[in-house]
Amino acid sequence: MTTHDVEIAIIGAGFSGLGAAIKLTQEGVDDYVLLDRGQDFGGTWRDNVYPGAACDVPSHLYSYSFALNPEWSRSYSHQPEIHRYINAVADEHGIGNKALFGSDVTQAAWDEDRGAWTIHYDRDGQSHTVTARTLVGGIGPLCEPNLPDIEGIEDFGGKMVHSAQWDTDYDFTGKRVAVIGTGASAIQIVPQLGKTAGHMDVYQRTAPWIIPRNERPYLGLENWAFKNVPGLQAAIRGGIYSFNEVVAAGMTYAPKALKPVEALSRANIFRGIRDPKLRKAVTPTFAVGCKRILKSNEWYPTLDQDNVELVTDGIARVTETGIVTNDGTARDVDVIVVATGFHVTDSPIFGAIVGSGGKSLAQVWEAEGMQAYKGSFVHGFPNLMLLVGPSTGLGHTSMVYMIESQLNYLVDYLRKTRSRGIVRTDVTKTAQDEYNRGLQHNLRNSVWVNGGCASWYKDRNGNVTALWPGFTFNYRNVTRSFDIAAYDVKTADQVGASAATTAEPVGADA
Ligand code: N01
Repeated sequence: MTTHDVEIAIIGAGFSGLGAAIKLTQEGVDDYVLLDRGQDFGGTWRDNVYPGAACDVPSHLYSYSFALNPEWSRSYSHQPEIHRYINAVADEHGIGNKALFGSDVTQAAWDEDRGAWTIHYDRDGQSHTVTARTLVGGIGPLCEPNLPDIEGIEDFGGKMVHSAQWDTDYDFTGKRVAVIGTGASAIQIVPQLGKTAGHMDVYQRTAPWIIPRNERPYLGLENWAFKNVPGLQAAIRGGIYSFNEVVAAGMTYAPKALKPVEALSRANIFRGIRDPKLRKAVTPTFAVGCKRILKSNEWYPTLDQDNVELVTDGIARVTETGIVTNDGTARDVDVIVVATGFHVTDSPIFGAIVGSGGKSLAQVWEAEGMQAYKGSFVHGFPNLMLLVGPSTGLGHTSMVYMIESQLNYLVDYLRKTRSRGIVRTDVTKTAQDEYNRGLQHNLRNSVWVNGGCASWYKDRNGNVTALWPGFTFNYRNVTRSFDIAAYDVKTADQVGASAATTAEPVGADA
């Protein structure tokens, strides 16, 4: 067992954790460590290597504002390019030597006596511990694959692969394939597999709304202009951002205003599918926007292919050889692709983060609903800042924008606590409750509440806890400065000497 003491520990080296590391470095804070169970930067963009994996937010918006990339090769980026981009940004900012890759965090518990978080992680087959005054959770909502609870699924004798744990060595050519799920991942995988599969059954529980994807490669001249024409890339980025915010207004305040999106999606079905029965089967029955609006030109034509069958009967069970639906039909397959999403509101890591009352985040959220203050701090979890925490998700634009808003909050939290000698910061229950009442109030007319769908945006109590309601520039405003009045704070003198001497003050060497 080895022990280190650092001022800050960051869990996760995806967009949010890396962003936090860069901001700390820019602030002159060097006393931090970055833990990630993977082998390089990228988080979800490192792990999701299924065929067709790509972003559905345009490239110019889906990047850090401080690291615009004039070299994007396409209007929408694919996974390998985003993964390369994230690693290039990490290199540029010299973050590589701060990251402890291959570190799987098993528990993080607040130690009141020490005034710090004790973080246990496994690395190279050994258990390690690091203590840190502040813990930053850059865990991301899309990191724990969700296997569906279907009878017999563990008895399947063929190959089974989750979209987020792809087996790149497996050859699907000529195989009988079943795909479970029709979400953002499935609609990218299915068209790719459909090109070579012998036969493919696509199991649809709920038909999604899918609009065309206006993706194209950039011409060399365009890349030249992005690089050399001052302000061009920022202007394009601003244009995409503003357009998306109009969609946010519709989703949050006036779902009926999204009718043009529905019309676009219906036209996409009409263009992609010839068979009227199939058209009907893929037409959603809930309001557009209630679930993520997907983008694809290939999904509907693929379902219309001769080697593809859309199965809309519910799955009764999985057998050793295939899948049986509720109507009793058995379809044997060689491989089952599970594209059923992630543990967003019930991620196992929530059970591993234990606060000052001895309860885990999972236990607290189970009892009280999934809540945080400004998506960042949770009452009873001192000095823990969650990135992409509750009520910060988006259905319409780039998460990187939200992450950067939170990074402003993180930096200001560090500046203010450091300048005042504060070593313990816990958001008050009153501030947290009031904030969340406000969020739920803002959600009351939204499509996520009233759109007639089940989605991972909701927690087990049916409350929309994953999404930020409204314009993202409002979130930028609420996270602009660390509002210390909403927190119970203690200086080193107030908590006693042991906590005060655990680590040097943040940025003491800077
Ligand atoms: O997962 P999902 P995903 N039996 O939860 C179905 C991001 N992302 O991996 O709708 C049968 O969206 C489920 O059916 P239903 C993005 O934020 C982004 O596709 O619940 N079916 C649904 O069809 C996205 O939102 C990009 O009725 C079952 C599917 O599985 C998030 O990742 C690309 C089932 C799950 O869809 C997750 O997307 C890819 C069961 N027991 C992903 N259980 C970008 O482009 C579940 N389903 C940025």
